[in-house]
Amino acid sequence: MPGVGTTDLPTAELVDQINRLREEKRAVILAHNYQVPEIQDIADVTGDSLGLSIEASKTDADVIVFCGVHFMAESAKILSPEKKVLLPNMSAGCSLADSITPESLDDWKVRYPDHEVVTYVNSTAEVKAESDICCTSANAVSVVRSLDADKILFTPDRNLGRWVAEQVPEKEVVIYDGACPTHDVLRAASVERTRGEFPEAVIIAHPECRQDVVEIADEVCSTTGMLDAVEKYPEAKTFIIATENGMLHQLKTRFPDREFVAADGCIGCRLHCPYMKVTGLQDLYFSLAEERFEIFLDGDVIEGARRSLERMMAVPRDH
Ligand code: CIZ
Repeated sequence: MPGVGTTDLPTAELVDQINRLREEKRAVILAHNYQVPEIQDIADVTGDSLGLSIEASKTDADVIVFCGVHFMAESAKILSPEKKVLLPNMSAGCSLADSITPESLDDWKVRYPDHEVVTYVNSTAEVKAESDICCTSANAVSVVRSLDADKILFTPDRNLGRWVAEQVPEKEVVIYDGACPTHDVLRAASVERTRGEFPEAVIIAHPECRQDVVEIADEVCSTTGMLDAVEKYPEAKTFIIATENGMLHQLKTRFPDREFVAADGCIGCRLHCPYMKVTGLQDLYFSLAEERFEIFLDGDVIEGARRSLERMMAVPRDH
């Protein structure tokens, strides 16, 4: 199902209407770092999925409009069950979140009954509810280290799981076989070709990237971590960014005097998540105007998923 509708309003007027509705409805607009630039620019807050949900739970807004993908809006609902949470475009899914279901997780739990389940936030609320604890790309290593258990079942991202397992060799980490297609498609050969054009560049990669990419990166971190990582290189002019290309807008906005280049050397090519890019200003306008599409979750699911998220939130970030 796509967004809500279309209008012929020119962009400037659409922006005025969105601003009017945001005030009238006492809404807060959140945009993930991978959203299109015009959505990032109109948002009240930009950031990663968990940071945004935490921010939203602190506001006194009545309505949360989450410009991101479905599991992110669910996280906002889990942390703010009393608020109306809207996802402007219902086709904003996530292949990684869809790679694991409560049933497939149950199968793995039967195979590994002694393992504690650590689930990346890129998962559905039902899967979170069946996990022992969640993690994000910003705290995955600390979360695994924080557990008393020596045997871990890490789901659903195999690249993040492998990266964590390398840093916590004292634990046995069994890794589920899911991946984000946008990150998983990138190879070190592409990054090396880009580096050929910018030999002095600092390479920053997301841990959802494959091992060959992570191994040649100077920094490996979450999208929020990338903003901090740039600060560590005051002399560097150019950065090669190995994550979804929406992050380039966020980095360029924060650091206008630096240059940021997509790791595949091609903005809008491979490092492009089609689901992150389905939400436009029209969707946002109709979402506010008609209060659609509202996220509903069962009370049991909210309770279970919240337990996994809150347990995680008690652990400090890695970076
Ligand atoms: O959880 C998020 O926000 C994602 C998908 C990536 C990140 O590192 O921020």
